[in-house]
Amino acid sequence: MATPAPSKKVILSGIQPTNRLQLGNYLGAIKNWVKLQKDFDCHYMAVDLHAITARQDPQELRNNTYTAIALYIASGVDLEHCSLFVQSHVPQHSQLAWLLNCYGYMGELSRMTQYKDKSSKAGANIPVGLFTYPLLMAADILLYDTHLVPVGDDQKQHLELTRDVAQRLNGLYGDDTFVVPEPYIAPVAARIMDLLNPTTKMSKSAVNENGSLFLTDSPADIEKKFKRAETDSGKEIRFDEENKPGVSNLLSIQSAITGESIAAIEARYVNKMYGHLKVETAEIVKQELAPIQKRTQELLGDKAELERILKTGAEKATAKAEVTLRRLHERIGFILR
Ligand code: ATP
Ligand code: LTN
Repeated sequence: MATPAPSKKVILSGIQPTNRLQLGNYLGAIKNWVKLQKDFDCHYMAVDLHAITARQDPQELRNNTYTAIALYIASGVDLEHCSLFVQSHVPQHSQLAWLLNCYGYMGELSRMTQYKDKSSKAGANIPVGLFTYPLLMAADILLYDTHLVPVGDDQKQHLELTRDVAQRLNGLYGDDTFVVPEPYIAPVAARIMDLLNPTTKMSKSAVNENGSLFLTDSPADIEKKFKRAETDSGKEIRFDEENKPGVSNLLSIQSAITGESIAAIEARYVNKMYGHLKVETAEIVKQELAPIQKRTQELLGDKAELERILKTGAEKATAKAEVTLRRLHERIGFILR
């Protein structure tokens, strides 16, 4: 009889289907998901429950969710190696989130930078969900006994909180209650910056859409956005995040796509001008995105097939999530159904 392969470590990650996905989501998250998928047992989601912490138009939310899933597949997420699903299709995420709400502390949640940022923009009525958001994220991760979570740098603090909550429950109910996860933050492209305001991170929900490069932008828009990208005073093209954030951002984008080192890219731009850097970065991004955009459109043309893929993903995920949830119910002292 063949010896069973040693079980692979578990990876899980997700992106909110708010607005259209942007280059930071691709370089900081999805591209790494694809790199890791052969060596790990991977779970990738569109986190629609997280998305409604800000108001969403129903039709747009649905379209953005289909598009996010299509973009994952078009970027190379392989259904042979990964469970691909929509968060709301697996009710255990909401169920575990409630339980974790009873173990997370007000103090630790108030310290989350993302909460401080987003609540300051929410006006007078801040949804409670924005505050408890990190505990839903912890639920996502802990349900699958996840070892590694590939995310951009902005999510590090949420990962720390997940670890703290997991350790707290392990202290109460036994060390094997939850696997304590680690963040996986790739050294390159951990933080792609806004093209117009390169000291803030690129995001889907930026006030000025010209600062974000959306994955579905046309070639003409990509050229236009890079042409207008904020560069810094001076002429020299070198990586210096503090004094040359705009130039450094373009160098990081090139490096993340081509795999070339920053030093090698800098060497190619000795005695060249910012204009060269902008045009060539636009070209590299266009070439990377063209096949992904084409495949995304094909996938979106067959919703029935996408729904079939999501059904299979949700079934696989539910089976695993239910085991973890029951384990916790039993340890907390609930009567099992
Ligand atoms: P929103 O603007 O709706 O808050 P966002 O663009 O910041 O969204 P998220 O859905 O919060 O995107 O993040 C999805 C994933 O993409 C996370 O792993 C996050 O770390 C990564 N990510 C988001 N923006 C960037 C960025 N600018 N650079 C690198 N990674 C990023
Ligand atoms: N909060 C994350 C999205 C997210 C996530 C997750 C990432 C929700 N659940 C689980 C990794 C693992 C963000 O990127 N804003």
